[in-house]
Amino acid sequence: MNPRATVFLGLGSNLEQPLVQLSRALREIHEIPNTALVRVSSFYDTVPIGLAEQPNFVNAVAELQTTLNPSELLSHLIEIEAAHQRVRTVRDGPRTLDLDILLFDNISMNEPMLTIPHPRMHERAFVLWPLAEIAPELAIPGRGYVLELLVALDVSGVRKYEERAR
Ligand code: PH2
Ligand code: MG
Ligand code: MG
Repeated sequence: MNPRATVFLGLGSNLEQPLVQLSRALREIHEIPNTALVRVSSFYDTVPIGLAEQPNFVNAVAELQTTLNPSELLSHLIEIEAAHQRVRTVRDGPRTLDLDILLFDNISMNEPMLTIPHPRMHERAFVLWPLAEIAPELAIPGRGYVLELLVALDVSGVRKYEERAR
């Protein structure tokens, strides 16, 4: 068995009742073997980045502890995305569920299927704001501290939901 790693995941949805998609995804993440769901941020309503003509997203971040390795964890996440009828069409386009490994301990890796840290997380308020809520002191290897990166960004497109649907 691998040593236990701390992982941060990004969750996103902008199709088919995004709040319901995210709540269900969290229950499914909870069921991943050899993995514990430690903390979940609030849910955030966020203006789409990349492709503008699509519905707003709901985004959140979760902290896990796992003894899976990154590719094992990724396979479980892809399985959960598939169970949500995730269809891959255009890049940055609308989706029922997106589960991204943001950070995996202090691992840096760059493979066709998986780049860690997530290559764009440090410039995305829809990631950094929820991340700052559950781990403000966290550093992104090669990029800096979450809170310092966040204050440099325009957060006008990000709004926190006060009540989380469960
Ligand atoms: N995900 C993308 C592209 N653009 N915009 C928002 N607001 N939230 C997302 O999760 C998101 C995005 C690609 O994964
Ligand atoms: Mg993504
Ligand atoms: Mg993804």
